[in-house]
Amino acid sequence: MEYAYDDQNIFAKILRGEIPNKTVYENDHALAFEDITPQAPVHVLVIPKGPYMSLDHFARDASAQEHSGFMQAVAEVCRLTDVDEGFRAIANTRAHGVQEVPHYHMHILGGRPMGRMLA
Ligand code: D5M
Repeated sequence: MEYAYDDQNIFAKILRGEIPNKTVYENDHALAFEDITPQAPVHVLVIPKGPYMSLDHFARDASAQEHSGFMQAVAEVCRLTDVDEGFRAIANTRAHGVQEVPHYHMHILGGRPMGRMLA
């Protein structure tokens, strides 16, 4: 990998158990936990356990097992939370995407209408 992963980022610390989280679901390859500043009644972050900074790095470099585990976590979050009416999945990516934490995460937002938003 030609990008430098910062293992001191806050989600790396969560994965190492150094700071607590409110876990919604976990498997061998992914962790889903509640966002600390929820923007909607349901606001869960799904992260891979591997050292991927962003969606494109994960898409390019993760194994089939990691991809499968990540999507299994997304499916479980949708099953375990109240998003039957729909939800929004967002992956803010690097500077233009206004990504704050440099460990790939997918926001799952639901429990209310989201409103129109493309940028
Ligand atoms: O969003 C990063 C998200 O991470 C933002 O919604 C807050 C959330 N966050 C930050 N620290 C924590 C901890 N400790 N627990 C849970 N959630 C956290 P971004 O897409 O990078 O802008």
